[in-house]
Amino acid sequence: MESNNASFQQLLRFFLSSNYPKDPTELLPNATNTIAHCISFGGNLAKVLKPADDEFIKGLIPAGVNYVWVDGSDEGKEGNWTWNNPMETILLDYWGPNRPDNFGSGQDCMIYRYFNGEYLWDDKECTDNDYPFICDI
Ligand SMILES: [Ca+2]
Ligand SMILES: [Ca+2]
Repeated sequence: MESNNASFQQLLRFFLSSNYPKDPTELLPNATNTIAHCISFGGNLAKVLKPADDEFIKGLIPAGVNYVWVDGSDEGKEGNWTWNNPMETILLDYWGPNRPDNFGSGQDCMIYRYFNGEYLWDDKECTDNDYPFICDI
């Protein structure tokens, strides 16, 4: 058996607009849909359970991509951030400056965002479309 980390690193897949969806006129999915897409691929939207996961995910993101969905949300209870499917407490903290901010009418889904030279977490509207996402398969 491989360690969880090796399995994660070998099998995690990154979907970009260049290769997903196949129809380039189709928008990339919103955060809710990404979960269903990852399940259909036999995995889950990627979680960040240890520092190596954060490093690995950041290493996958090509220059010029400013947002990438990952799994966390506070949809169940505002301010209570958990991983989904299975629901687990988020133990690490890679939030960007003054994030999460639940901006505007509310933001409940986690996304890696490029802040001043590094990728950190932001909360984003779960219904926002057209961002790539990372599945852990
Ligand atoms: Ca929120
Ligand atoms: Ca935000």
